[in-house]
Amino acid sequence: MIAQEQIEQYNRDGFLVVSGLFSAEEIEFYRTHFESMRRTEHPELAVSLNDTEIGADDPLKTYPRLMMPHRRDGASLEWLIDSRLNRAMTALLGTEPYAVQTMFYFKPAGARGQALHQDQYYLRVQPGTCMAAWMAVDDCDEENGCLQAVPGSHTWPLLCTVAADTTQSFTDVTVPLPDGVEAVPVLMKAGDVLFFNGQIVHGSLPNRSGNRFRRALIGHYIVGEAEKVYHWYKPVLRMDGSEIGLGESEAGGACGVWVEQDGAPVLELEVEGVNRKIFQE
Ligand SMILES: O=C(O)CCC(=O)C(=O)O
Repeated sequence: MIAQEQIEQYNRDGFLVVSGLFSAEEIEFYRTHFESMRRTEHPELAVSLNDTEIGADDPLKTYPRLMMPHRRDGASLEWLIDSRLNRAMTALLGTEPYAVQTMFYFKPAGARGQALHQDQYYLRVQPGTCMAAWMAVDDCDEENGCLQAVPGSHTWPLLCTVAADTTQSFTDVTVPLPDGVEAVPVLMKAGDVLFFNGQIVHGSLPNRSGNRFRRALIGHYIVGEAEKVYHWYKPVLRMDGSEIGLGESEAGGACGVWVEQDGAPVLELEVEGVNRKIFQE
């Protein structure tokens, strides 16, 4: 299912779109399913954007993301450990991953995006890193705030965070990029799945369309040889749904800061106030 050249692309860029992994019927199911979950879990929001005062200043108040639905919903759990996702990730990683997280983003028209970040900043997988399967539930492009990713950034360590522009992002931290390095838009059709390495710098801009959602169902995984993960992500599941006991990692630790050296950006790793150069862009 995953060709050798796709594995090479993933290893080079740190991310890969697999087209048409889920059918139009399945995508329609997820649209209806998660809208119904939103209405059940947030009855005060069970109205459309046009019908309510809630969300007048921020559409994300009417359409908050659903966090960890697989812990309470069979369809979300089935998706998280779906054999197509497992086959693709096993081909890309060389080993079967463990599953730890689901999220559903509605991102209606006018909603803010999520500032550039690295997922490993949150998951703290040790040793190794995490991986995401990001399924487009709507066609996504620059107008409705598609995902953006920095090719090759999976080779970077965790970067130190700075304050994000919260007029553009619903999260308040981001990671800076050196001059000349940019995130590229990842254009996708509903049913496509983007797989990306947990060190990849990625995020999204606001949904500037007048009337289009940019929904996504997102799974986070950790590499199969991991021994620890941040406690929020437990229980850790094997891809057959059974639980595996892993240790708990701590937040914090070393992070990289961009500095200039001989006119080129270099990452300095900050370890308890001592800087040592480890990376050259
Ligand atoms: O969908 C988005 O806009 C951001 C999602 C994301 O950053 C993630 O899944 O880690």
